[in-house]
Amino acid sequence: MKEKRKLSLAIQIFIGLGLGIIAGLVFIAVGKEQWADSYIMPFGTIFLNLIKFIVVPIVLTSIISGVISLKDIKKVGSIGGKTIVFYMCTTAVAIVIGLTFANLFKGTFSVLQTSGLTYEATEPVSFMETLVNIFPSNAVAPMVEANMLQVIVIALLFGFGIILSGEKGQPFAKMIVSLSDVSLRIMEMILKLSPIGVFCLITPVVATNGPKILGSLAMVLLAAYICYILHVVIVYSGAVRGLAGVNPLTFFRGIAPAMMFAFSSASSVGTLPLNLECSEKLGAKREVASFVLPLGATINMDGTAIYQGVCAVFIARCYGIDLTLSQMVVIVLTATLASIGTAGVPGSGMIMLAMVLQSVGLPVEGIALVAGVDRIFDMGRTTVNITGDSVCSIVVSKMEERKEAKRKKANA
Ligand code: DAS
Repeated sequence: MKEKRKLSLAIQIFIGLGLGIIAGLVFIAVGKEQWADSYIMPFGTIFLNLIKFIVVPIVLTSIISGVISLKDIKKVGSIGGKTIVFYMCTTAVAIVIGLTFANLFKGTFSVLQTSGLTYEATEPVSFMETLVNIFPSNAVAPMVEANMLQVIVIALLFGFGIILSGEKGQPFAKMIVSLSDVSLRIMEMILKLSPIGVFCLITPVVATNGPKILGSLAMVLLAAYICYILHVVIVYSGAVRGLAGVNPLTFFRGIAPAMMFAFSSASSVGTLPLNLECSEKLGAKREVASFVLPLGATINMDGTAIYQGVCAVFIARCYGIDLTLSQMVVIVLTATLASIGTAGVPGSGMIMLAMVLQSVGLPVEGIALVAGVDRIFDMGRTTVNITGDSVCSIVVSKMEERKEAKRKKANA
């Protein structure tokens, strides 16, 4: 029943997208483009404001909760360590693939405009300044200013602080975990407004730019999907063959049902049961998969990282900006760490895109250009996300088997 509701939200979003494109074209036909900006864009801005509002609470509480959950890693020993290293490495590779390909592709991104998109160029910041600016000098200002990298650092420090405080930290930890759940519920309420939000965001963009927007967004979607496929074919095939000795064709045949469900539901969490079943059939040990997959559905988002890299480059281009190398390094850092705070539910990646844009000083309003087709992005990025989780469960299982065999041999 819940999956049915999620799919109906997907259909509503597509209807909002379709009606928005038609409305934008009608405004052009009757020569009233300005009406779209005057009477419809404000409701799109409200939707974006709600997204901007929830970013800091979501990132702060979910990263602290994510770190607290790692305290169990000691119990699962090397499985946890291998899992975290695997997830962070593949996510960093994913974001680099997204940024690299988007920069190759960006000549095809025709610059879109909406009247509300203004941007005061800031002085380019050196890499060392960027590094220093990651560390907060104040506990509250980063939250107020939505300085996302500093918010992430604060979340990591409090998370590890709670772990080190042991039993004493429990009441605070329990409060943070419940705050994280509350923030997630609020985010889901906001995302339920997506059909209306998508309509109110895409209509002014179409009215201002005309039918050419469809070509431009098609190019952005194409760039993202090529990166999704490259990452799955190169990184995941290489990992299952090289690290687990599994034939990639066997792997993809076995994981196909979970990939298809992820594509249709756009929910890693919703795909968990099927992913567990498929991964075990592919050789993942139950005690490994039952830890690695739920953790991955929460903190491993390779597809989302690709989407954020591609959209950050596209949105920067719409403002006439070429991202500097240090800005791209910040995006890699932010998107990799943001994946810890991204929930495995439909649309959560768009929430985190707001954070990535803020981390490099790009206005969050740029989301208006891609929000209309976010669901199409989401279907692909979720499929990549769950595939990466499955690969990790198989690779870590094989590594644990080898370690066990070595230990037995040494004791024999
Ligand atoms: N839909 C999310 C997931 O379930 C991913 C995202 O929105 O980026 O993994």
